[in-house]
Amino acid sequence: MRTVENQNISSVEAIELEKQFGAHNYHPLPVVLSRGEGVFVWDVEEKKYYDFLSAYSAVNQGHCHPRIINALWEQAKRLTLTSRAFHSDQLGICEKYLCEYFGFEKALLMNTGAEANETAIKIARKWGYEKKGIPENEAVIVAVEHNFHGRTTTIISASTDPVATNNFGPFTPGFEIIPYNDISALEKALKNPNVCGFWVEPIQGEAGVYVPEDNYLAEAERICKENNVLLMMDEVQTGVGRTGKRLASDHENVSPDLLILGKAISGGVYPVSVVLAHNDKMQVLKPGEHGSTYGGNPLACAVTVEALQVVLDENLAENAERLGKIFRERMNQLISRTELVTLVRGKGLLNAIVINDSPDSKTAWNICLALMNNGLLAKPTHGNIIRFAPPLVMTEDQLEECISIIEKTILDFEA
Ligand code: IF1
Repeated sequence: MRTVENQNISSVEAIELEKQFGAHNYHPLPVVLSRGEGVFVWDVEEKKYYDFLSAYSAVNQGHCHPRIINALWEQAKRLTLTSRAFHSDQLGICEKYLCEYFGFEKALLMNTGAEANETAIKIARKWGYEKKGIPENEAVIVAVEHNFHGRTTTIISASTDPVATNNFGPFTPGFEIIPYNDISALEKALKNPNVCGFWVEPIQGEAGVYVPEDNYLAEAERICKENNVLLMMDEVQTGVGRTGKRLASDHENVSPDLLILGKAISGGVYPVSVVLAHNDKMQVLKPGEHGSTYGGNPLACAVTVEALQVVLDENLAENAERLGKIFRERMNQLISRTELVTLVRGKGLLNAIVINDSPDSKTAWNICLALMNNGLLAKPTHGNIIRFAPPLVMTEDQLEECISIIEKTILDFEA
């Protein structure tokens, strides 16, 4: 029995239903979306917006990309889920495609970015015991301050964010935290022979789009090799063209030992994540030691292959590189015209502006409300930082219009 008609629900009704029947584990902007196409989304009252968040970089190919939707539709009519108890005709094709696309020998498909990070932790530890000879249960993974790798209990065991950890203990042992973007701290930490992995984002998304100094990733790769430690690169948010290259690691020609991907590898259509590695790492996993019901299902595989092919066919990384430069240049011009914005930083189309107010002020939130009223959706991360990450299919004209909206909103807000 359907108690609530799902047609023509109003924004107010939708928000009320979520308030009454949904966990309150988010604080969304007061907008209720019902349709998406390319760089645009519409709310239930048919108001049109530019999406400047892209579901945190999962919708790089734009909303409801016809080729990806078609791949979903065609496969959904044939076979959606077999479990890994049996083979399917889609998995090997997808694994080969992923390995050739990113230059690795093996792929392990999961569903969420958190699961891919958990998978990488298990591979790194098992490799540490069986290949590096670390004593049992002594393996250490070095992570960095202000990391974000997902919400599971083991992942937050490495978090430095009290909001992510408060009252979720006890935590998984075996993580050591060092400052981000600090080579000497990394050199020191990796001297410990029990370290099996260095776990890092090439750009820290959630922390506020922190771009490390040039060569940080290349230096990290060198130090990992010198100390026989696996470089575990979390590109869930920075991968798939977002920073202007295929991967953020490509800006420094770094090839991590474990590459962790999610979000846009399936174009915002279906949850897919993957860990890529060479044989000598991935082969530590034996049958029955790891997996997931939906991991590598035929539907996920068909969607992933098409979503990644779209990135190449439409030159989305190159577009992100070009439009990102324009965006940061115009934001820097805006900074010279207002006290409200102090900094812009980012790479490709992963950018953020820093608002000139305390992190616990409502200013960034209120600016996002004003942007919403002016037809552009973005959301603050950590108080006074606003992340700007539109789909990579955006045209220069559309970007110009969005920049005008941002400029107008900021200058009116200050006035
Ligand atoms: C939320 C943040 C962004 C990620 C990196 C792993 C994951 C994420 C680098 C986990 C996920 C999402 C999660 C979503 C909001 C968003 C987010 F604010 F949470 F931190 F993007 F910055 N590695 N990030 O960014 O992937 O399990 O979610 O598929 O939790 O609110 P997931």
